[in-house]
Amino acid sequence: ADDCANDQGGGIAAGQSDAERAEISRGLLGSPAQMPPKYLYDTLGSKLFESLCLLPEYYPTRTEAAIFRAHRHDIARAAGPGAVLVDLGAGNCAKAESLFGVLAPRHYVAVDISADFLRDALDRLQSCHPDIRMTALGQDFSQGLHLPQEVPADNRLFFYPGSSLGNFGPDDAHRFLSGLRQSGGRQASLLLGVDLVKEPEVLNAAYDDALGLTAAFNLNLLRNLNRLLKADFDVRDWTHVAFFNEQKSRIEMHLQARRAVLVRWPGSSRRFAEGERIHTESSYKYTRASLAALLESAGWQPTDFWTDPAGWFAVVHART
Ligand code: AVJ
Repeated sequence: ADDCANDQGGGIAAGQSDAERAEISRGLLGSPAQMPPKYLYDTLGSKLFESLCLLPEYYPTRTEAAIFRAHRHDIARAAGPGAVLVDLGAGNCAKAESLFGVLAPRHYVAVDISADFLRDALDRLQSCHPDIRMTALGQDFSQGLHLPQEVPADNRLFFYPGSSLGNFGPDDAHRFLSGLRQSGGRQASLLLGVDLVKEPEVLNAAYDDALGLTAAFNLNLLRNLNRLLKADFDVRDWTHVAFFNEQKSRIEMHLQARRAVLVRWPGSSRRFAEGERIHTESSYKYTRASLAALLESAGWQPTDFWTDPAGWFAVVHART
């Protein structure tokens, strides 16, 4: 099934655990079939994601970076000096590093599911910023964050950029933010980057680009499932579908069967009719009001809201 013998996977901690296989199998057998978006991020998937962030249609990454640049002094004022900066989904740590100059954090805690990638990034970063204490945590924090003793309990600033919150549905987002507030300790604050509701044409283009990078990113999930589950998906049987669901205020990504297919994996199988879909990602879009309501319901008081001139993306600061 897997046509690449050297595929290291990455992204997901080397795993292929029973629990992972059970989760994937359950997702494929569901009606409708669905898959947690974390399985999009094997090594190739992470590279495809990095690449699609450069597309003209995919505005979130560069718009957020522009907001950070334009408002860095306001952000620093809101956060206060000497924070314990906790970077959730740090990846290559570039976004946090761009704020080191103004934030002057006392301690930088980088958390990411991709532990090896993170440790390399942090080693590089530490040599450039010898005065900042740094901790790398290889952790899937989506079900709750676990910080070790060495992380001071006061003045924590949780950094959750890139619209990552958008992958949570409303209930999970509320649970996640409440959990952060509870694990925050004294004087915790939050710096959040979220994507905003806008014209469907702009949203649809961002998730169905002309070059087909987002399609490749989505379809690559099937290669990863072949690797993780030893399934026998033929990528050519499937096509990328993405659209803005206005009623649910979310982009949905699906993989749609181009013809009737039978997919097999050890212990089970599933038939898909032509046109049947696997729901692979939801990306929720907020308004200023819906975001404030979510934060407040989870025990966070929004203090600042920064956006770009077009109002496409928002960076929000909140405190407990
Ligand atoms: C990484 C979840 C923020 O929802 O925009 C990009 C992922 N999916 N293009 C997003 C994604 C398709 C991205 N997040």
